[in-house]
Amino acid sequence: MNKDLSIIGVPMDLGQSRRGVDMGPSAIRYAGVEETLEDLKYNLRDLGDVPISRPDNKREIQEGNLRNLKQVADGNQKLAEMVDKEINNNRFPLVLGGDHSIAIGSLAGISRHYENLGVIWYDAHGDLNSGETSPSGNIHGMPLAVSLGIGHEKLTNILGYSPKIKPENIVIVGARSLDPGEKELIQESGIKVYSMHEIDRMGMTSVMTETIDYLKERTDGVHLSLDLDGLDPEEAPGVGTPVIGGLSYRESHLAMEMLEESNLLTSAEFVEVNPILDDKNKTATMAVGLIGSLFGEKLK
Ligand code: B3U
Ligand code: MN
Ligand code: MN
Repeated sequence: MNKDLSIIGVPMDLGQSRRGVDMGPSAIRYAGVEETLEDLKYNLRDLGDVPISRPDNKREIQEGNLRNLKQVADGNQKLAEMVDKEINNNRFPLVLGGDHSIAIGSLAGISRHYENLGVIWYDAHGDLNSGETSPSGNIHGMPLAVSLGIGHEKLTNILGYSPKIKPENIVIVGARSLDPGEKELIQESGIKVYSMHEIDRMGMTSVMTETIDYLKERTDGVHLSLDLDGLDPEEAPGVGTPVIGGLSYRESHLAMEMLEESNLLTSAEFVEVNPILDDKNKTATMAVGLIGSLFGEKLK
């Protein structure tokens, strides 16, 4: 793994309707992310937080069933530029959210550096909606579709190119809540999905072995986008849209350790930590534990 790491916080809460997820980056910093990575001998730069504008009008649905479209697009544009710059400087971007709409900007900044970027989407949800299929108008349920070039042009065209990724380079892990339009898109596009069904049947070891082998063969860089709601809400309660029956602490650490061993990742983001909904910063602490495993913390 690249030892030069840049942390970028994105206090974005406008991609969904609950307050508090904008404090995610602070909560993760407070839980000791820098100390953990410094102990692992990374050359760390914390670039602070991307400025996010406030909505003019209370969290309104703007054109095309898209809540806070303008502010979400602006924030993602700034994030994309920062991520792009860090990769130009040969640094590994570690992005801390914020709601999952920020993956739009992360992927825009990352993907222009790769011919075939792979994405591991660790999440209870598919985040494959568009304004047409979304039940909520929340852009945090859309970033993967946007990155495939599906959705409003203000979102799909950030940094002036689209699509950012190819469906066959995506692996979703942990899915257990998919809307009808998302299921259709998965069927027709060839996105690989390990839902909780496959994880229970095969075990996390086989799921991650297959994921790593699959992406190693076809991609030239891999981004991990980890939504804390992929984990079970008993273990990670501080998320806006908890879904029961999720991935355990143990499965998730194993997945991170296997990714570290694979040396496949070129960027990562941890999103949807909401300290207001949390129990004594448990979810942010979970995120820092997972980051530790992902970057090489070992028991022996
Ligand atoms: N699929 C639903 C719910 C949702 C998506 N992502 C999260 N929740 N975190 C939607 O609103 O698009
Ligand atoms: Mn998500
Ligand atoms: Mn989710």
